[in-house]
Amino acid sequence: MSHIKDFDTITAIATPLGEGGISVIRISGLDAFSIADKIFLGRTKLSQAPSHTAHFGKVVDASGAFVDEVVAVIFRKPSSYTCEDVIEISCHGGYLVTQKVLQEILSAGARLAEPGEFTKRAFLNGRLDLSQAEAVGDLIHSQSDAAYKSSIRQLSGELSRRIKNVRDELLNLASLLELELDFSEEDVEFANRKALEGRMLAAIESVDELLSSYSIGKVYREGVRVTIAGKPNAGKSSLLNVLLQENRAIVSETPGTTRDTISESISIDGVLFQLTDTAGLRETTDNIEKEGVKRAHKEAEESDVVLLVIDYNEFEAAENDPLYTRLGEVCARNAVRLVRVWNKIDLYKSEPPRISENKDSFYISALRGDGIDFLKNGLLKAALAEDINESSVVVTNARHRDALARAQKSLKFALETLKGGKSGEFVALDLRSGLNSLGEITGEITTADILNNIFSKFCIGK
Ligand SMILES: Nc1nc2c(ncn2[C@@H]2O[C@H](COP(=O)(O)OP(=O)(O)OP(=O)(O)O)[C@@H](O)[C@H]2O)c(=O)[nH]1
Ligand SMILES: [Mg+2]
Repeated sequence: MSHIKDFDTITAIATPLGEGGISVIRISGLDAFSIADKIFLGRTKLSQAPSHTAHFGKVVDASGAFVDEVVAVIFRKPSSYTCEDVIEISCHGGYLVTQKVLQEILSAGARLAEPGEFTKRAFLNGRLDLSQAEAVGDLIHSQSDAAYKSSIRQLSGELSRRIKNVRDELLNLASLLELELDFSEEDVEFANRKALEGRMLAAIESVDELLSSYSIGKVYREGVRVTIAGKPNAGKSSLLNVLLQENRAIVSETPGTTRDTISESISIDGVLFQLTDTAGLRETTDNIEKEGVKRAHKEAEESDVVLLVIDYNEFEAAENDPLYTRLGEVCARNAVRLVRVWNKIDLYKSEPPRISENKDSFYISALRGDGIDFLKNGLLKAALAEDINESSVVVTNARHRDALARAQKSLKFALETLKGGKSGEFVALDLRSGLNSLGEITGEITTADILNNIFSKFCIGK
């Protein structure tokens, strides 16, 4: 790689701080080898050793005193994480000993890396594009199987490929139009207007598709917030417990048992659900309980799904109950999905209600566990809204979503301009602006601010 830039030498502890088997300290940059030679005593000098080899030795301080026994692994440029010369020192995994080794590397001339600076260099040196670099951060932070899978896909460059295809096409279209301008005297049209329209429409569709995957992406990344609401004694805490498969919340026949909110998470098919049990909704004069009801409404407002638990005995009366109406309004106002969960069906043996897969109501017995699998499945469907397959590219990142939305706007503008019969000059201008927005995703177009913002969210040492 010829475009590797000359950066100063950075170092950081790459493993979590604390006690463990080993800690790894990374060194990367122009002087990585000369710095390592100053502190490392082994059978061979690291600067003389071939790439991708491991060396046992000692770290010593400036006076030659022994600091720790370590293994150094070396990667010569460009075959390393950053594309620079990299040395990874594995020392004993203790807080103090790791700090001491780091200190020697700093004293020998390296600078402490900023958060994400190693990955930033991998980007600046062209080993990863920006969306892949972000995927590294997402991968480290993933807390569910779904989040993990989508970041792995993004890291492998699938989103980048999709963006590149659209950009290539837009670039072709813009160049065609610009070429026309050079020959404007001769009044020629290189590009058939109808064909151009068709190609632009196809490009817009690709952008639309990526944009609409964001709602799923958000679910993958952040999980789904579910509030369990309902009247006192409806069985809300029992439902939480049966979903968690543990006795997390106190259940009793006394109405008003739960007064504060309780949150726990479960994974359904790899998607993380954050469940919050709330105090029962009722008209009340008790101040503490009133506060509880207020919190329940607030929780509902901020969630993605509300499970409204109702005693099946209330089936007829529930229709016009003002408490439910009010909650329904809160949900509608905040675009929160409201799912009715009719509970205690075990009490109605004579005429068992249908346990169906209706999306908006479920029939369960929190006590016996009837209908819980249907409910879980329903939650998953409600969260994902549509089926996606393993190979779908899912946009999970708000920055990407914003860039896609801007690109979509420019492209629609371009299409309108074209249809309006305006000069190709104006169409090309809008296409270029769409191109730039897409380029922000993969990092062809960036500013120092964008980069700082992205990499400052990384851990130090990554
Ligand atoms: N028969 C039957 N009883 C249930 C079922 N679910 C809950 N119960 C009982 O209903 C009572 C209230 O259950 P909880 O889970 O504490 O109800 P809650 O909605 O959390 O009540 P609060 O916290 O007071 O608002 C308890 O005695 C439960 O054992 C069910 O499916 N069938
Ligand atoms: Mg409760």
